[in-house]
Amino acid sequence: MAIMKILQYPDERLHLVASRVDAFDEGLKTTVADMLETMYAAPGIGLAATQVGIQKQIIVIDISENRDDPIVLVNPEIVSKNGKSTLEEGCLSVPGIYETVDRAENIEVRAVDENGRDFEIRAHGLLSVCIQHEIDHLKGRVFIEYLSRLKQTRILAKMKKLARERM
Ligand code: GNR
Ligand code: NI
Repeated sequence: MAIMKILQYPDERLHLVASRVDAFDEGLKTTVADMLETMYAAPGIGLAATQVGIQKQIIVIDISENRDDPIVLVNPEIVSKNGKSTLEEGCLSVPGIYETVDRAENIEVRAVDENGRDFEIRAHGLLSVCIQHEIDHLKGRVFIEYLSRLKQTRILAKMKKLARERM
């Protein structure tokens, strides 16, 4: 297992679109294990492969209190959604920024697990928002892109300053 480096906005790789996973092999299992370790260490409640520089449709999530209930979503698709939810979101790729985003309240998601087995989940509340946030990452979208131009400009300036300080 290994902790991977999480890309930080405005890294342009955060805008790449992930392709579907077609090989359910040991390589995929290793990637999933490493992503889970990276998410738990961060710590975060979700992580998309895009955030660790892998352009594959792989998501790991754990919203449980005890951090012992991982969900792995490969090739996820939202098959239905309804209602409205506004929740304050954060992102490991945009540290220190917390903003409210409009999302669907209820979603039904079809996906496969790391063994290639199909499943469907219905989600609401935090899990629903988290899944939508992660699927956005796979499409190259970061949550701050839903905010006003002004807020995005301010966040960009802050992130560039942080990046300079890291050097
Ligand atoms: O750790 C995370 N917390 C979070 C809180 C509210 C809505 C979404 C999230 S996901 C985030 C981890 C992350 O950046 N995943 O892409
Ligand atoms: Ni994120």
